[in-house]
Amino acid sequence: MTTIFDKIINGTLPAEKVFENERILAIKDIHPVAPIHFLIMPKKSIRDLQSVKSEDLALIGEMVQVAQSLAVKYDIVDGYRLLTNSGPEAGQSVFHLHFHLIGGRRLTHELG
Ligand code: DGP
Repeated sequence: MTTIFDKIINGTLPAEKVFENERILAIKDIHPVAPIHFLIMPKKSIRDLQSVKSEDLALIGEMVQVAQSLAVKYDIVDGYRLLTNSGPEAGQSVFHLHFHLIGGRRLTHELG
């Protein structure tokens, strides 16, 4: 299935990019919930966290490293949240794996 994020990755839809290499893209979320709200995604089509296979684990690790370096670059190392919604019951709305990197304000404990 082609998602909005596939179109952003292949350049047919615009997005504000904050990081890109051959494997990973990070963009600003269109509906930010905090001053910093980025979406870090693999360019490979993976539906959700539940679909990650063992051969994808290096990619997942690299996505975490991208989150760490963006946290440094955007000065949020004192506190940020890195999360993914896996599946519709968790609120996933775009079915291309992505991590939300959220910070830049004091975050409450409400996750649900
Ligand atoms: P989730 O609900 O976890 O699947 O998160 C999807 C996020 O994607 C949501 O926070 C809004 C964001 N989003 C949806 N469409 C677009 C878009 O076209 N551009 C950008 N930058 N973000 C989008």
